[in-house]
Amino acid sequence: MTKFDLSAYLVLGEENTLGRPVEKIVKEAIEGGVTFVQLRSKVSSAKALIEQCGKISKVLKEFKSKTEKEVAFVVDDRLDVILAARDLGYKVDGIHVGQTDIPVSICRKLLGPDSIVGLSAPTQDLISYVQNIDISPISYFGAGPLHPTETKKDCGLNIDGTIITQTLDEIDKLGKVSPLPVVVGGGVKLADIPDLAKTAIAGWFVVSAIAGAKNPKQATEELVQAWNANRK
Ligand code: TZP
Ligand code: MG
Repeated sequence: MTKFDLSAYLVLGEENTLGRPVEKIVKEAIEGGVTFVQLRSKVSSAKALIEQCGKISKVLKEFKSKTEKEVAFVVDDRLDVILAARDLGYKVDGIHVGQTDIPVSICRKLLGPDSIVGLSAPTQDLISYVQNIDISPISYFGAGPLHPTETKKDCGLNIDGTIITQTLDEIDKLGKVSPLPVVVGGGVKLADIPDLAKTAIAGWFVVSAIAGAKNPKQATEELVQAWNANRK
């Protein structure tokens, strides 16, 4: 899947759904307008992640046959899980990795030219980073946090223990100079969407604003509506 839409990006794993099945949240979120899904769990076993890939890919396939809309599906970090899921016939479009994970060149090599390979940019010096790194294996950049977040307590964590967040001006500049599309998250809530929509980024990503919502479909609809209404 070489064409994808980062504008409304959901990240989730079993630890984020208040006990509800991951695929149920994915179904409601795509009905609400999510364009991109990342399975990310730091607690699930490989076996559980592979099973979830099967359930999520089924939900996305059914949605596509009903609506003609293709929602991208990637897995955080777990190249092993993706290869196993694909071997079982499940459609997983790619991987999202961070700075200390499997190198993007290896991900590209093992997943193939049509896969999505997303990379989280470092929190500091990211504007020069995105302009100087070899982007050939990469499909898009993730950046943040906009705010400190309980969901990933080390996101933006500095050596002095403080959290470095990105200002809207930095985010706008990043979107403008980046040779690849940029998606921004970390503490993003509905109230942040109008400001983010006015920057040069391709979209927002959230965990708790959707996966932790009482009504994930309605929460997604509100986020998507706020983005669309404020997009230049
Ligand atoms: N990567 C950077 S911040 C983050 C991830 C997965 C978590 C964001 O979670 P939330 O609940 O939207 O703040
Ligand atoms: Mg990672």
